[in-house]
Amino acid sequence: MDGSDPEGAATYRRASAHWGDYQVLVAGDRVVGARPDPDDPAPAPLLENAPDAQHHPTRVATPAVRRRWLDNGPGPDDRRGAPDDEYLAVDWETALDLLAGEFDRVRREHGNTAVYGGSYGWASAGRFHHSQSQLHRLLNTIGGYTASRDTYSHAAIEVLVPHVLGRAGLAELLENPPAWEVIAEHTDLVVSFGGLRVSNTWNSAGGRAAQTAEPAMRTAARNGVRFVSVSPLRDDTPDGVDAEWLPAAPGTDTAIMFALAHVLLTEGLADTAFLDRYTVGADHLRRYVLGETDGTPKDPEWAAELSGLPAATLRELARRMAAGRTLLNVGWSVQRTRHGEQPLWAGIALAAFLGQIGLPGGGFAAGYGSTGRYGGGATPGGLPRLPQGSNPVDEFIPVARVADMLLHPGPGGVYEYNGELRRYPDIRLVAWSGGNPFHHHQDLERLSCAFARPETVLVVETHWTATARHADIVLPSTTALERDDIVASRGDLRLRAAPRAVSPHGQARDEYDVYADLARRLGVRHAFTEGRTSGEWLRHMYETWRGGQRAPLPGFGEFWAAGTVDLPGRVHPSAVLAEFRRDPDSVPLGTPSGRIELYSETIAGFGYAECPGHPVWLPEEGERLRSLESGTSPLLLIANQPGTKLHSQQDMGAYSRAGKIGERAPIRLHPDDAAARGLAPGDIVRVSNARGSCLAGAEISDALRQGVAQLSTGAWYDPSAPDVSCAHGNPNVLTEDIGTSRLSQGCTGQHVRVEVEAYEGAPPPVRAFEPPRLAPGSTGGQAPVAGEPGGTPR
Ligand SMILES: Nc1nc2c(c(=O)[nH]1)N[C@H]1C(S)=C(S)[C@@H](COP(=O)(O)OP(=O)(O)OC[C@H]3O[C@@H](n4cnc5c(=O)[nH]c(N)nc54)[C@H](O)[C@@H]3O)O[C@H]1N2
Ligand SMILES: Nc1nc2c(c(=O)[nH]1)N[C@H]1C(S)=C(S)[C@@H](COP(=O)(O)OP(=O)(O)OC[C@H]3O[C@@H](n4cnc5c(=O)[nH]c(N)nc54)[C@H](O)[C@@H]3O)O[C@H]1N2
Ligand SMILES: [Mo]
Repeated sequence: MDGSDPEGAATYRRASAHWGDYQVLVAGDRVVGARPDPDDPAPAPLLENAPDAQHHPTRVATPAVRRRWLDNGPGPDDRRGAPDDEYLAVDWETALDLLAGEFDRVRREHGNTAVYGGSYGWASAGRFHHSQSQLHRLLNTIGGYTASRDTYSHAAIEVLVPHVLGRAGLAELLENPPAWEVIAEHTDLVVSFGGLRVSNTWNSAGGRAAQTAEPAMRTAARNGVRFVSVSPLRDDTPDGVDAEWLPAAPGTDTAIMFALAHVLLTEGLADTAFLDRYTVGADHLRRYVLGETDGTPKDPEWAAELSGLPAATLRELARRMAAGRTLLNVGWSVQRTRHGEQPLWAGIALAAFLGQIGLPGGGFAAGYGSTGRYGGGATPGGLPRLPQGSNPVDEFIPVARVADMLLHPGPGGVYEYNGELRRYPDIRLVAWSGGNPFHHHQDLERLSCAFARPETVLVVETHWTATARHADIVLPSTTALERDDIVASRGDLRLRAAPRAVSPHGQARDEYDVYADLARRLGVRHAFTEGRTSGEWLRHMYETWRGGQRAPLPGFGEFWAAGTVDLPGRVHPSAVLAEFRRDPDSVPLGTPSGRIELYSETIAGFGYAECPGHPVWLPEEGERLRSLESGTSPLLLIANQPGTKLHSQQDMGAYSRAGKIGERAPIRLHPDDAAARGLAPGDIVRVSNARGSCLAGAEISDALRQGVAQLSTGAWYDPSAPDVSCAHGNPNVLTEDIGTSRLSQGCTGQHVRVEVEAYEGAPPPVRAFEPPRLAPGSTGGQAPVAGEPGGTPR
């Protein structure tokens, strides 16, 4: 598959990333170009970021230790993350001796619970060199760690859906939604809350052999499937599907869904036979929607007021949904907001009122337009994996509560989660690899305060991200282009061999080898490695997986030489809960009633006003009300996923840079909102609220609903300017660090209220991509001791 370029000096080599398979042009052991895989029907342009990112000055080239940590010893330090902080380059022996000493000290003095190893983040594609799996295996081998639960992506789905559809129902919802082929054949109407953003489908966790989602949507449209996109952005759907755009006010999906249900109920269109046979609690909800319980009928006129969509449009949409085969999709963005459980549960309820759950190409789904693999088929046989062992520590936090945990350890840190009253553990050592919380978490200045609290922060990174710059010990990891691996995501088409394309940058090493050396220092090398090299692990993982398949598959050597093997047993699921629909008595759901719970006694029993026993419309308290009180009329900022990269990865790459304005992240504004603020395209603007401020470059577009601004995530956090929290445009200096509700405690980063104004004067330079000050360090230094004179022990 490798081929030479016309000059003959350079060679194209295969590469695999979360954004798909592609090829890098390698000359003299350097990546000098990239091009799509010729077999990919719709390659992601994100691949153009790879050459710049691979050899960028922000690559971590040597192990490094913060000077203040080395001088003062482990301890809280509010200068962690200071832009002018200095690091010392040290050799691997020194770095690993220091780290082993610190793991031992913390374990001995505070127990393994004091180690936070949640380490959330996407890292790179690859079944073996997967950062989190490697780190978790190491931490499990040395006695365990405080873990994190659920995801930033869809915590509300993960916590709510087991109550409503059961655990197996959750797995079906995430893994077996109707395949695009089934939709093209059976579905009349796809109604998607949260759009169907093509740039999001470019990424699938673990990569994907080919980009199939956009072509599949176009095929479905050609087959007569109609698409309706409820979203504040018009361009959240692919060009080729001719979607109808319903520009609803953000955060009003629940109201819209109730209005649609109101029409079904009042016009005799609700499927009462379905509700009787397959659900519990429909009557509770019916009375609520009709206004019998609270005096407010949730009719289209009521929802029109809230959402800005005409009542007639809603009425007509409800009738159309009932008239044919309808698939209702709730995109993940819609639940990544305060009260994100409600539109999800209301969506399931609306699909239940329609009575099409379990029918081919109909019913409920959550994830089209959020990830490339959704609708791309399922492969029940699993994938090769690195066993992570088991964690002897049972302490955990809901993942997005990390700053709260660090800020409120011990007795003061009480919180609620999914019916439990819990306390935050007292963390002394944070170990992070393959994630960038200073991109992904909300309220970054608060997170910076939180990162001042632990005694030691370890970050393993390929690049000097803002997170690496909050670490005391930074270890350089190889990138996916620098190591051999096996690649595939769940539901993928093929398993691929991904051989190394170039040598490691500087002193970067594979995390596996680093952890093996660390494990040796901690006396558990064999338990960690089981005596295998990384090459032997690849073979072992493949052969173990192959042994569990019914179909005959080639041995590892043959697979590696061929470069690919089709994943066996691919299926094209027809609907979520198809089995349940066929026979609810012998295949009951794993809920207390065995039915779809439109009312949940369990959740009602938790007593959460913001997530009661059935879905409810909750006026957006907090942000909106606070801003009304303060007399300002801020814009609602959509902080969605960036179309030019995956999160913060390769933000210095050519494709990402080309999308910037004056080197800053672009913020899109509606022409009326821009005019009201005297803004022109290309202006550098200050985006601010009570929590913080960032600079961004103005883009003006009528593809947004008026009153809404869009600033995607992903610009590297740059706290170097004195007068703004981030000079580069990371929206997470603005977002509020608050959970979806006490039920799921999920990320709410999608929405925040902001004001936008022209930036007066010369804007400060963007310094996000300048690596930190790095001095040549001592080698063979003594491990510092906590509490020694000069230290800052707590
Ligand atoms: N405001 C707002 N915030 C959000 C969201 C939102 O909608 N709005 N969405 C949230 C969501 S859904 C998510 S999933 C998160 C994503 O947040 P993250 O997953 O944390 O973001 P990434 O930028 O992908 O971080 C991965 C890091 O791993 C590093 N890396 C890559 N390969 C390797 C490797 O081999 N080894 C090591 N050690 N490191 C490696 C990269 O350099 C990068 O810094 O963001 C969340 N944040
Ligand atoms: N290119 C690229 N692709 C990615 C990622 C990336 O960083 N870059 N990240 C990946 C990850 S980790 C995840 S979790 C998924 C996330 O997938 P999603 O959560 O689906 O993605 P977002 O882009 O955050 O949001 C999609 C759209 O929802 C709309 N929206 C926002 N708020 C509302 C609302 O209140 N109501 C309605 N009806 N619509 C609303 C916005 O217009 C937005 O463009 O994407 C994945 N794909
Ligand atoms: Mo995500």
